[in-house]
Amino acid sequence: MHKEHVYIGVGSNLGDSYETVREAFDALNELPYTRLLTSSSLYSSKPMGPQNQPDYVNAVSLIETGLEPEELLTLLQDIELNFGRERKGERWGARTLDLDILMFGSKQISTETLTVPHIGMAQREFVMVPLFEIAQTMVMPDGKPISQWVAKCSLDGLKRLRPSN
Ligand code: A4P
Ligand code: MG
Repeated sequence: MHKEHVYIGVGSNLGDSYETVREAFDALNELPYTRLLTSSSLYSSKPMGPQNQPDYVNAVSLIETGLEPEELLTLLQDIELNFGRERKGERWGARTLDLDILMFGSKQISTETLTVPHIGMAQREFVMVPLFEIAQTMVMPDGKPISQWVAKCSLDGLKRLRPSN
């Protein structure tokens, strides 16, 4: 079966976010035709968007999967629901778990339900810094090395969390 390398952005700011993000790594590894290759450290970050919500815990995982992009998206949304995610319709509002497909091999996807690479990831330090940690030599879709992108990120409010065990 043909397999692709896929980077997943993981975020949480409700409940025990640290534990949720770690459990989300396990859930990714349990997806069909998929295994978890590596995950970044966990980071605490100030909310982007409405400020009247708790800080986030963010991380990035790399998986290898035989799933098609749309299949993967559906299964990621199932995981979000299993972690108690409620979709309230508020843009950028608080959530127990958010799983975004950042990059899917070298695919460029633009459909009603899926935009890959993920829109706006380059401006989000809580995506780029953990991504850089696990993909230091990555070349971005514009042909530039990831290090150049990270250098432009504001690191304000981003803190690497120490592993609990
Ligand atoms: N969708 C399109 N492309 C993708 C993709 N590449 N991966 C569609 C995943 N989903 C994708 O997402 C809305 C729709 O996006 C989905 O139905 C899917 O078809 P959602 O998860 O239901 O809603 P959302 O996450 O609230 O919307 P949005 O606009 O994707 O929010 P973001 O961009 O995920 O931002 N601050 C910090 N510090 N850390 C965070 O992680 N996250 C957000 C949410 C806001 N502020 C944050 C953080
Ligand atoms: Mg999302």
